[in-house]
Amino acid sequence: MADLMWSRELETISRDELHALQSERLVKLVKRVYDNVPFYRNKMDVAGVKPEDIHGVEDIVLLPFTEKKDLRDNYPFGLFAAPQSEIVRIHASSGTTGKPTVAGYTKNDLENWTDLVARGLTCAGITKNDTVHIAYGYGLFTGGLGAHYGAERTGAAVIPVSGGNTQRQLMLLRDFKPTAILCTPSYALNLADAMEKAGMSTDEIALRVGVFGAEPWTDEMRARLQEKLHIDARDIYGLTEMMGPGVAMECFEKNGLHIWEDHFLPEIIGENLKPLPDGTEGELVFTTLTKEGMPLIRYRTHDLTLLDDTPCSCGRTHRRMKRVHARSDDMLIIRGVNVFPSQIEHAILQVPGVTPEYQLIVERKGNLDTLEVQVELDRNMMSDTVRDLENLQKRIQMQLASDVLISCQVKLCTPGSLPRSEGKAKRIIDKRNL
Ligand code: DLL
Repeated sequence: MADLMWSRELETISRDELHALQSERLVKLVKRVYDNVPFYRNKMDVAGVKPEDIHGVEDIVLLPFTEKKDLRDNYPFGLFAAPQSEIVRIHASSGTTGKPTVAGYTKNDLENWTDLVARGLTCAGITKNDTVHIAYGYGLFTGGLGAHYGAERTGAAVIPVSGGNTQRQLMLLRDFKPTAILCTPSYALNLADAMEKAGMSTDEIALRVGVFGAEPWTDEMRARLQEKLHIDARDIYGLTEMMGPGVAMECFEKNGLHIWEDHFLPEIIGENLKPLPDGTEGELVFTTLTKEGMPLIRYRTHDLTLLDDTPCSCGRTHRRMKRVHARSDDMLIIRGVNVFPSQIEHAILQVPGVTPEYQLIVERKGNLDTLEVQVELDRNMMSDTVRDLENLQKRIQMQLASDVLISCQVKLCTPGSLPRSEGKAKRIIDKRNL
């Protein structure tokens, strides 16, 4: 089955042609950063690599990695490769600690970004006949403006509502009848809950597709969102350092996200930092192939995934990455067991009667780590007896013990009591001060 495509020629390019294009772009890029960015010149000199050593994609392994710390050390503009007069936009991502990660864009960068988001939204089935409600935050965060220009380019009508003010969002969903919604999956859930609370039925809205990203989410969460909002929910991936949303996008197969490899060269590395073959999970590393403002070479994302090079029935030839279920730095080690929040989300959503709203409280009591999983009850569980609730609590505990191999406290919370986010959800409260 052929899918709707924004640029069929580029999306179905043969692997050989893609490889040649990537090689040509990489060679140019390395020369440019060596000539223009002292940071890269020093790093390559220390590693004993010269631009002339890079002849194509295979030589990528000769180049040193770039780390988030390098961005921080060169804050704010030290890694820019274009003069200030060529920079036309600056975005930043507020990390949990310290200085934000900054990205600068030239006119061409914005042009490419807009085009790639349009490519992604088309892949999600969005066309000029759609009205797109954008509830990603506008501002320094890349979600809002990135999605905005891409959606506009498809010819769709854009509602730039940004995040927050949930009641107003409900009013717009009902009155303007957007057919697509773009926001974080946790905020989409928040909107669905608010609709339920307000007694608003899905018959009053016209959504048919949701494009969700900026944070990990599970297939169980997808099922809930699809059911609650009557939509087709698709995953979009990106990061400020590459540009923002639109680096990779899920097609109708929902079996991994196509990485737009004509612009981003992905690698997967293991703990020893050696490249891993397709199909093996590890850390995702990206090299930007076309960025002018702030190109990055072998940037370690800390996102964990694998690359899938098997053909996709949608016809796109760009490799897929498995949905990012976790960042390596989100991994909790509880009494020696490695735990990712998404594993907990997956486990608790196996148990009927709870919502996908949860929070993890980690503490150290004496020498022992303790984990409390706070889960919100479904509204219709509130009428159940204490005995029923105790049973539910036990079932969640057993599910966690069998799926995640940890014993933990489970606290059932009343519907609506856990803090809601308007952007990325904050799932972990780690009180251990490690
Ligand atoms: O979150 C860009 C974005 C905006 C992507 C809107 C998609 C939609 P940052 O704030 O720099 O940029 O955060 C990037 O968020 O390294 C991942 O850890 C995580 N992330 C982004 N998309 C997904 C996704 C934006 N679909 C970091 N699934 C990345 C899982 C995601 N994690």
